[in-house]
Amino acid sequence: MSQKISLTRYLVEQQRSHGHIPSELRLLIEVVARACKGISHAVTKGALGGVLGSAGSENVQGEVQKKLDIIANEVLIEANEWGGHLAAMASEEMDGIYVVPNRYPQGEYLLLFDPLDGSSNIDVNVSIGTIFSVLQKPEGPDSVTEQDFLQAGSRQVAAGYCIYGPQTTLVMTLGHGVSMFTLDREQGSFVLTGEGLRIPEDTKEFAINMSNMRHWDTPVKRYVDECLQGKEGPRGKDFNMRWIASMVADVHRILTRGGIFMYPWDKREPNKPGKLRLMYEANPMAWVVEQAGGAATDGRGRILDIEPTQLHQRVSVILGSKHEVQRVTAYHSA
Ligand code: P6P
Repeated sequence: MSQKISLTRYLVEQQRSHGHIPSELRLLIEVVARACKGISHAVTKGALGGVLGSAGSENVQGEVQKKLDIIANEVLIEANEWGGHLAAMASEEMDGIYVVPNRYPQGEYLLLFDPLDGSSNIDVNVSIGTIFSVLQKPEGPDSVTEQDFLQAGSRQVAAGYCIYGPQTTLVMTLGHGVSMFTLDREQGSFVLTGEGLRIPEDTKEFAINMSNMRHWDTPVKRYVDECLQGKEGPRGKDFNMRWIASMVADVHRILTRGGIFMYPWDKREPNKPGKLRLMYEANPMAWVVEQAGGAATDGRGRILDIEPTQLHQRVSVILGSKHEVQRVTAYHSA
């Protein structure tokens, strides 16, 4: 039987052979992975753990917080605040940044996360996940501020997600391809189950919330309509459609077998560029997708090139199989 390679061993070997990973970053990845194990444990308990349902509060996005949203956020904060590898954290569930308390040493990294993406699926037992992004804290003597987080996605040093589904699977990139680790619950550790993941450049599968069709802009309507025309239409092939309403699950499917995911701007709230958040949803997913040979734009330009102006700013997201993303993006400038 081929030897199981744990996340720890993988990171040590990456650091030893490629120098990819400063030891502080290696520690950060391992702490995030350990936190995801804890979140997976809480998610798996479901009703037995009294963790389902609403927490009776709203987050900065104005969304109702589920109990597990708050639990997952607390797990990530508590796991990461004492290690000395972080200066501060930012989360979908917190209005402002969380600066590492003075009682702990401050590190050189900034951690951003959506602690539990896909919350609407928690109570119906459908896959959800944690999305994380790591930035370098800018040089300088000053204490860390929100402004330090406002860096383009191209400046990420690590990014990925953990999907809590039939398996608990951690997917990440450090800028040298995409690796996948499956949680071995008997050993209690993540085991390498995929390296150098690649997204096929073409696909026959699109993911979008079709109930919003009447609100879409013309380029998106054109693209989806052409897909729906099937082999008799301009695409000359039939398409399949998926929408899990958990970005993590839709992206994981695309990483596994190709596809295109779209959450575009629409007329419902014209002043908002989109629903998804740039810093801790779109940027980490865009980097993972690009590192796997896919593409990720906001319909106009590369998501990773967007210079952020607000911590919780939203963005239109079109990502996945390169040729499909290029087609939708071209329609936006037609
Ligand atoms: P809708 C989950 O709340 C999320 O942020 C993404 O994970 C998901 O792709 C999207 O929103 C689903 O949105 O409008 O289809 O419920």
